[in-house]
Amino acid sequence: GKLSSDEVNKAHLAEEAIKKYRNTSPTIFSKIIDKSLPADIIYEDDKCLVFRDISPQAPVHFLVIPRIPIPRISEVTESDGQLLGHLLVVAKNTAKKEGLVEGYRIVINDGKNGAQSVYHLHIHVLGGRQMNWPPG
Ligand code: IU
Repeated sequence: GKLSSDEVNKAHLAEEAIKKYRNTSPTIFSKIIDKSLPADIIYEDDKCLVFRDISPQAPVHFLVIPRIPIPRISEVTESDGQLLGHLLVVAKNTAKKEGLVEGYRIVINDGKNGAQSVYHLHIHVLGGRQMNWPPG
């Protein structure tokens, strides 16, 4: 059938984002995406992947990552908005599937002061215990 203008717009944004990040250096997460490194993947679709953190900081700790290698949240622009929204919806859906009915924490670390260690954008979801504030 014919694509709606919304579908055309979505496809255009996806194309822009892929072009924008095509020169980004691969990280260990690229190997998880291409399955050359095993990970405990709990959800995946055409835009993202969710897997358990190898060093969990809570009873439930998983990461939501885009398939395209966006290095960090401070580099995103408007054309990434649709994808970022999708990652958050997937984070919420996965938290529900993981049984986090009493709440959870969503974190994105950026750069040195944010204590980012892997430069492929990822959303941390932590739950299954009482989280504290302020974070360390
Ligand atoms: P950060 O936000 O960049 O600091 O978080 C990176 C996370 O990726 C951290 O919690 C690691 O335990 C996690 N991780 C992983 O799950 N698998 C890996 O192979 C590597 C890091 I390297």
